[in-house]
Amino acid sequence: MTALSEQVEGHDGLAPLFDRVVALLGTAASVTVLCHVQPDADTIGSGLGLALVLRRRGIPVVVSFAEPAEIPASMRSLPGIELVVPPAQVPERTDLLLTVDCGSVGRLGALRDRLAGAGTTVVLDHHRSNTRFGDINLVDADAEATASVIARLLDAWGEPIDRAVAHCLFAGLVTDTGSFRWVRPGTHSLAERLLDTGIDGALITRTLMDSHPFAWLPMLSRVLGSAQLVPEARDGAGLVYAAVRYADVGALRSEEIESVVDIVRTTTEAEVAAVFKELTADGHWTVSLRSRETVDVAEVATALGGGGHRFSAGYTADGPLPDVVAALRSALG
Ligand SMILES: [Mn+2]
Repeated sequence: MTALSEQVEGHDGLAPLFDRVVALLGTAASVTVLCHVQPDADTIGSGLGLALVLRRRGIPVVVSFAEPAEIPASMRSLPGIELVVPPAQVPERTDLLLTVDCGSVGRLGALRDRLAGAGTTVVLDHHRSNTRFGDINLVDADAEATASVIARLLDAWGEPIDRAVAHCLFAGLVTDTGSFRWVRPGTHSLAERLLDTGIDGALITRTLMDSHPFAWLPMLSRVLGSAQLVPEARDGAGLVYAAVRYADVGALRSEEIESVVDIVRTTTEAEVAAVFKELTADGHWTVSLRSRETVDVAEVATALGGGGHRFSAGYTADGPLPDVVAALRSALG
């Protein structure tokens, strides 16, 4: 990559793209906002934050995601949640389709078919592995969350961030930064700005990140008890992994399942952490990858059909667990 294209692609070279998206938002007759499957608080918070502003401006807008059928319980108190409609209620045709936090078209699930009926598709994201499947791709790989991209977009648009919008954007910011562990210059300034609207940051964080039913504890005990350390993986950098079996999932929510990797990844003997999640009974696995410093897990995940960020990525796989583990070890090199 040349210095010039780096400059254009980098964080500060995106201003013309923000202006183009603002022009589209200002003239759209109808908007569909699509979040990714198995939604997290960044995709829902970003989608709702943007949708609240569109509604405020009198622009018809719906928000949706393909699966699962229910909104994750921890996100149901987000302002504007009533704007989320089931996939069947997403119009076939729309003037402007916005995807939020979706690194590839596959992350839209069954709703990918709505791309064909959109006048213009805009991809709003921060995944470095983004495949740029929109007509306009506003991808800031330096942004800590898609919520940060939305905040900058609203600033470019001249639309104020009120308390409800701030609540939604804070939800994305606090979760994607791991409660402000993974930050950069500007992260805390944005957080301060959002908190200054009067939102209860502690309550939002506790609701999204620190609230689990008791059944979470025995599940953790079983899953962590199965963890394996592979010190020789990746030329001695080390891999630690654990598997959440379908039988372990029970009635637990995605919030409990997704929390496992945050414990596994703390293992000091391993540069890379993986959690294999068997969310259905048929040997279909969703895999979360994390790394500390040296391994780009977005590259590893992309090689296995997924994507993500340098230190946090994921993919899906099918087959018996030993085969799925062997495929990861092979991809790690
Ligand atoms: Mn995100």
